[in-house]
Amino acid sequence: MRPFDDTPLARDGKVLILAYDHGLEHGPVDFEGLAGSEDPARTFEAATHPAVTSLAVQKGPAEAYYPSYEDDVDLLLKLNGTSNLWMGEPDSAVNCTVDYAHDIGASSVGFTVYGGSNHEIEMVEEFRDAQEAARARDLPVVMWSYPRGQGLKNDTAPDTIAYAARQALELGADVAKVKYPGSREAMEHAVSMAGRTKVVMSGGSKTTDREFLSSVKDVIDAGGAGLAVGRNVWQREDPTRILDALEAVIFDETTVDEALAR
Ligand code: FBP
Repeated sequence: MRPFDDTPLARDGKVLILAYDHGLEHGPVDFEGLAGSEDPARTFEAATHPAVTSLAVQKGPAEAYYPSYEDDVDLLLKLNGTSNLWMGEPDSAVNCTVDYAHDIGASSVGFTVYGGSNHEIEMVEEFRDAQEAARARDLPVVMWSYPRGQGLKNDTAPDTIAYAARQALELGADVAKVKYPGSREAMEHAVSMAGRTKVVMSGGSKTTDREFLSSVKDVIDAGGAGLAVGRNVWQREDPTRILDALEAVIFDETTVDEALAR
């Protein structure tokens, strides 16, 4: 296994994944506020920003668009996903194999596990197959570690996020992508539970520049590796401006004010 810093996922030990799998996970509703945001080429273009360490997409957009961007974009292939049309207990269909992801150019893979769901057992078994196949290919694995389902009342409670981070360590993920637990202290706890597994924050729904950057700053101050973000970048009119600010906070470790002033 390569040291994390030597993998394409990281730059100077930090991570900024741009996520664009929402067309599957949420559907067209996520594109309604901004004409053109439904075009994958726009987000592939945004992912050429030097701050972006990888672009996470599903198999279809990877096959169709990645060949035009392979020199400028690092591909993280999401191996499973579910549409919002699914009304059952949280689950995620595996729609791509590690070998296929590798063949179309991915340098890392992503996998959702819904801890606490009635389908957790099957999802973890599927994760095992993906994780072991990824190790055989030397591809780092990012776990979208999202406890939800059944009786889980608050999927961003500090204890829940700490458990999500720990579950990623226990199951062999290189990176745990978790929701923001609400404070720097709570994130620190999650980071310590994750051990050598890196923790990145999931961006969440679009908010103001200051509120968003403040949560990112909390993650960096808590020892987190960075961010995996979708809507807070590509739902903005100008993705470059927020990516410049994210570069400042994540890689240059500036304050939020300094980042906003750039
Ligand atoms: P955002 O930054 O837009 O929240 O994207 C991160 C992400 O994990 C996406 O990869 C995924 O499509 C979405 O959030 C799923 O969010 P949820 O299941 O919480 O609706």
